[in-house]
Amino acid sequence: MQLLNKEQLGHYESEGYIILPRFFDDAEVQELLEVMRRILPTINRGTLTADHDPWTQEPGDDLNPLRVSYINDLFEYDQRLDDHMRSKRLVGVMMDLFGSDITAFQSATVIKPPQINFDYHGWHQDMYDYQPLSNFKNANAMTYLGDMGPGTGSTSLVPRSHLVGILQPVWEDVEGWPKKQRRLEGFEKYEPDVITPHFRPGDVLVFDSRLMHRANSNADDATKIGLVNVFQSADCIDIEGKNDFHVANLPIASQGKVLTREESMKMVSEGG
Ligand SMILES: O=C(O)CCC(=O)C(=O)O
Repeated sequence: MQLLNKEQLGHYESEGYIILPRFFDDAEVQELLEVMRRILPTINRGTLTADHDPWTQEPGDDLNPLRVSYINDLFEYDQRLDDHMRSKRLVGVMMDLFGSDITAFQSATVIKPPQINFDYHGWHQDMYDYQPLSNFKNANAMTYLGDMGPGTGSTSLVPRSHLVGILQPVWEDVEGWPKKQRRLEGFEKYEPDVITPHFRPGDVLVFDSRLMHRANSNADDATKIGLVNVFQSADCIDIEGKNDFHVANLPIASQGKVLTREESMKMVSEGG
């Protein structure tokens, strides 16, 4: 089933991203939120594969009382999250972009607790950490579970920045901040082109892993959650085997068919 039309495919090529409004319905969003509501209170500070709000130890909201800001290897926490990673719609988009054989690269969540200053997160290109890959058929599909605008947890990005190369990231101390701020050397040149879309629950943002982007602060009193699923074409090889996310190289679609968890595991055990 073709999910992206010619215009959307062209937009991804030239701009480096596509926004798919209301790609998942309310029932799906509510189900995913319920799963997150169950998981978040169990992620204590100090969990190696997670981060928390570095500014305060005060409680967050009902959804996220411990003010979790990041969880890696999310697909392992609940079957429903694994199912979302393999949803025919999400993987269908990846197949439209990259062809009939898709592997997973990362499964995570970036969470903006109530009233967090997320400026430390900073501008970056995910490809800096992923490289060297044998090609650029690698993209992040973010599913938004909340209403997220500029200043309320949205994602900012620089259209077309996937085509300008990889800038040097820098982490700098900022007086009074609990964490270094990340930024990109020479980013000023791209500042005028920044856009910050408003995302609604169920929207999906798909972006090339070379695209410059950043997560925004959240002035709201409610936690904002984005599910991060990074996929790649099966012929996109992690040349130095750097990817140690648990989902790395897991086959997700083969010959145009989205695989069940069992089928993925079988392919892995057969060395496929
Ligand atoms: O949460 C966001 O708004 C951006 C996420 C992000 O920066 C990433 O997944 O690399």
